[in-house]
Amino acid sequence: MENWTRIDQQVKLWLQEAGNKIVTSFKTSPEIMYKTNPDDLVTNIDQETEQFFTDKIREAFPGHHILGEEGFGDPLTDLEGIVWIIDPIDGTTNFVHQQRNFMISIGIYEDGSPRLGYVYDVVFKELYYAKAGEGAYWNDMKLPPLKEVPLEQALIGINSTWLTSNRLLEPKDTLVPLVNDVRGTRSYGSAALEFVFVATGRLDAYITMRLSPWDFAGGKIIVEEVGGKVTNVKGEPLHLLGKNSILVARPGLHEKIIQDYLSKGMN
Ligand code: 2AM
Ligand code: CA
Ligand code: CA
Ligand code: CA
Repeated sequence: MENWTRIDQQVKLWLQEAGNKIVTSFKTSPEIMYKTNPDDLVTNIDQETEQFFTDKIREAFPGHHILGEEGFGDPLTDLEGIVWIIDPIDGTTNFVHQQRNFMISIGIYEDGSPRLGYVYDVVFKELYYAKAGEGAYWNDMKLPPLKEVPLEQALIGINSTWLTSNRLLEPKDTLVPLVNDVRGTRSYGSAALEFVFVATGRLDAYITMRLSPWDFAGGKIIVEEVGGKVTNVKGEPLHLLGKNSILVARPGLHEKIIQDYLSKGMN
């Protein structure tokens, strides 16, 4: 039997330690590199933070597997056993430009089932976490179950670039009417932050066209623990080993967004 309480305590200590290192790094400029193009950044701090976690996990839990954005983990082809899915800095563009609004995200799964989820706001020292089946927390506060809200009163997270063109949906038949009908939109630049904002009710939904497993692995566990729905834009379950489109929302609102908007223009 895995000792999830021990793992949870350990993760929280590592998050604090990694967070302190990142904040200390603000004293010097990070080394900024391009990954696939000049909009897709990585820094030495992303790499050092992922290396920090992979070293700690391999030492403390040698049988566990690791999937990390920056490649310090294992080459995984399945989800057997205990798998840590790690994004050392979610919101690297925010890290580089704003020195805030970026998160460390960790999701821990056992044979593909959710166990522990963490999204840590390093700068404001706010921890969002969940133990599957035992509820979700914002620091010491247990988060209440999400209630339904009418679409007209909803605040949704969406990046405006998806309204100009995207391969999955015809924006003029889907996202444009949605954005017109809701109360307002916000765009934070960190998928993990937008997930936990849905979990706390600060956003009512979040939509994006392409995320990797490390972007959502932690946040998904937290949102689902308060009754939020997490699927792709067709309403199908997410794959933990590949890229997915994403619709996260309160119960009720999730179904309404698909039925009345997204399904009207699927490519
Ligand atoms: P990242 O900062 O860890 O790369 C908004 O940019 C959100 O989309 C962030 O959560 C970001 O995660 C994620 N994202 C995924 N792929 C991206 C890419 N190619 N370029 C920029 N952001 C990306
Ligand atoms: Ca990245
Ligand atoms: Ca990310
Ligand atoms: Ca990242």
